[in-house]
Amino acid sequence: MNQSDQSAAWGDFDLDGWQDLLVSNADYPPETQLRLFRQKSKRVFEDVTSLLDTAVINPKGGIFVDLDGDGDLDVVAASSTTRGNREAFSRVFLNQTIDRLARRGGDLDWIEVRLSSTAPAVAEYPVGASVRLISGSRRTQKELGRRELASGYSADHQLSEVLHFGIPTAARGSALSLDVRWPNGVTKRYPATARQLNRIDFGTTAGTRR
Ligand SMILES: [Ca+2]
Ligand SMILES: [Ca+2]
Ligand SMILES: [Ca+2]
Repeated sequence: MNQSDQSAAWGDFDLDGWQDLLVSNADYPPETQLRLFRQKSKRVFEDVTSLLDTAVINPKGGIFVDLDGDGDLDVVAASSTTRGNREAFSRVFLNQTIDRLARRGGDLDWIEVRLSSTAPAVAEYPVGASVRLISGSRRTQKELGRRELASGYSADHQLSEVLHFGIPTAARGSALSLDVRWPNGVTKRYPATARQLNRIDFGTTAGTRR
């Protein structure tokens, strides 16, 4: 990496519960390219860029997004023509994690969340809301991860409206809930279901105030 790391995105592309990192390293082609780092254990990363089967030279605004809705995060990135780069394209990489493990009989859990509001107290698209994924019952509960709903950040970056979590092996099969802190400061807990998109509306979804 160098001083031209223009943007970065977090996402758990391999569904192990650890957030992985996508870095748009641009501006000095052909050395600068989209880089993917897998978090092996807490704050320990390995470069797995080779999993992207085509190099994206001079990337701008690479993001994780579950484009096909199968539960794993795909990658979308565009590249720029800065400093004479002639290979400027938009690229889509479909993640094969779920497909590959399903073939091997593997067991993967994930959960997706879409927040909205039909109540006047909170904006219809509630940017700034944060979500904590909780496993277990009240006595044994454990936080598995946090996400925040943002519209975008960094250079040339538009984020998905769907929040995504991979679920670590130890928590698979546990009861799940989502603690949502809405932009007006109200926090509520909602029951949640793995392996599907959970739609939570501030106005209409029943939750327990925290
Ligand atoms: Ca991961
Ligand atoms: Ca996908
Ligand atoms: Ca997939």
